[in-house]
Amino acid sequence: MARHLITSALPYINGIKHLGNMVGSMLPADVYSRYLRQRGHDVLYICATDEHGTPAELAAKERGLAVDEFCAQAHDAQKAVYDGFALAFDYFGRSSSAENRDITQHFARKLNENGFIEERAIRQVYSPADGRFLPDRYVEGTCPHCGYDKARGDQCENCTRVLDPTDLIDPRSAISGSTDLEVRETKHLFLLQSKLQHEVEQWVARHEDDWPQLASSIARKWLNEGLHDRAITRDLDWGVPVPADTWPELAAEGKVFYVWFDAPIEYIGATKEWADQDPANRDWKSWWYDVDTDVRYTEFMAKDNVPFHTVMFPATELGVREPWKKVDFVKAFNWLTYYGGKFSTSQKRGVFTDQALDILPADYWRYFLISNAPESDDASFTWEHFTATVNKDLADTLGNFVNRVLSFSRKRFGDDVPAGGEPGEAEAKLGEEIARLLAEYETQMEALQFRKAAAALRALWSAGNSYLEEKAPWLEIKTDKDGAALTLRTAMNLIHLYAVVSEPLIPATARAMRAAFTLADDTASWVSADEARALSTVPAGTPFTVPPVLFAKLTDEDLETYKERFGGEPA
Ligand code: B3M
Ligand code: ZN
Repeated sequence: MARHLITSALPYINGIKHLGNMVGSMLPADVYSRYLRQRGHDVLYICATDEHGTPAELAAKERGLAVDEFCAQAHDAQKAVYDGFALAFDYFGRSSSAENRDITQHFARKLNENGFIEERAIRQVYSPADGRFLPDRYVEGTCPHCGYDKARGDQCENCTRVLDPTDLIDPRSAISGSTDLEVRETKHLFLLQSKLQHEVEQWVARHEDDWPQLASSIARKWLNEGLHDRAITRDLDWGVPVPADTWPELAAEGKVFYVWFDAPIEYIGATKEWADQDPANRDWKSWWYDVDTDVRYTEFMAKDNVPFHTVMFPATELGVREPWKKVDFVKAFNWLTYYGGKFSTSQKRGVFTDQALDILPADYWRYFLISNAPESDDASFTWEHFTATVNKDLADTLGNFVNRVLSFSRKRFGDDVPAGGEPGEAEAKLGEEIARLLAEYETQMEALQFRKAAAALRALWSAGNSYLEEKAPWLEIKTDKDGAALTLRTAMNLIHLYAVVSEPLIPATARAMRAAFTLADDTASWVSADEARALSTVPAGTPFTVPPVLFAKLTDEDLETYKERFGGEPA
């Protein structure tokens, strides 16, 4: 049985992420990891903060912090939110780690040895007042196209045109504001991706049939446009330094690698961080090196990250000429929109992950987001849809079922699962239905079809409701006490089954449901088809408690409050 290596795109360090980021990478990766672990697979789920680059420097500057200090704080702040969402990473690392520095430098040396890196002189803006070269986005000025006076050297935010810093009218340094700028010649390292085009093409051709259409079509598009040689160094204070043993001159000038060069390598770097912090984890390399088919590697990301993962990072890995593990399956997501528009940090539209947890516990969000994952198309978040889903699926279909069954049984039969009655036709029919839906749920999870998996889970919950409505134990008890006991006992077995199989989506609720029963030996991590058919894991006589309401119903007032606070209008 192959081991599963799972990574989700590394959240950038400059701020807390919104719900769209969460559903497009970390959350589905967590759901999938949890599912596979429950099924007995050996899983390693790795993620990290992506900490280098200009936006990190700028965010630190805005807060008046040194960039390393800013990143340390921002990492902890993001980690706290992910803990709140119950994301069960095996390790959540930092791309600024010593491990990533070492591996990134190693990759660069190897690429150089193999003839895939070249030093080239380019002309770049230099600011004597700042004593440094300015990255494109550190040069500000007036856009030659639209006249916007805060255009950046890489792009005008107002008219979205891509710019070169030398296009700007009245350019100035974004750091000091100095207008005393010169263009000087400076050397940078270029990754000769054009030389790797053919190999990448062959590699993609061998894999794309297994990838979802969204991922393979994006990879194809980039390959068809041709791979260009890219500058992989920058003039920044913050980043993985160019190694002095190989490029003494560039190292002395303080050049660092471009953030997109070291970020994917951090998947490996973070695995080494994981190993370095616990002696039990020493075999980090066995997940990454010379493990062609022993490890199945699945990556999760939003569609804008696909080119980097299907083309650029594989090109780097191929050019290193060492057997580093490459991705097997790329799970890419479209956008989650907020009322059809963009989630926007600057305009404060949409819901950020920390705010979400202020309002309601993680399971509400986890379930909603996974049921509406933007898989085949963009999906829209609206408070109306969110509250309706919570009320119908979580509060009514699942929560109410659990509470109703357990409270009624306690009232009529006391604190133990009631004895009496023999399973009949209704139970046989129910068992078949549950086994069928469970198989459907497993199939969709294994296919990484999250919406469909959530639909199958919801159908499992609904099947319990239909059974209960049909048997109506609150009527049955008046004429057939044993029959009512059988119905309730069967329903309690459903609750236990829900506890086991709902865990990937709603782990805290799953724990509460499971804890309701005091079983002598409750170590089962999954339910077999036979167990699903028999529904007898929880025998008569098992003590149980009634958990507090699992999901609160959201009222019209709640809805109005949310909309007011977050702006709930079409874009
Ligand atoms: N940090 C995603 C982003 O900020 C980027 C992903 C890196 S994955 C190696 O959009
Ligand atoms: Zn413009």
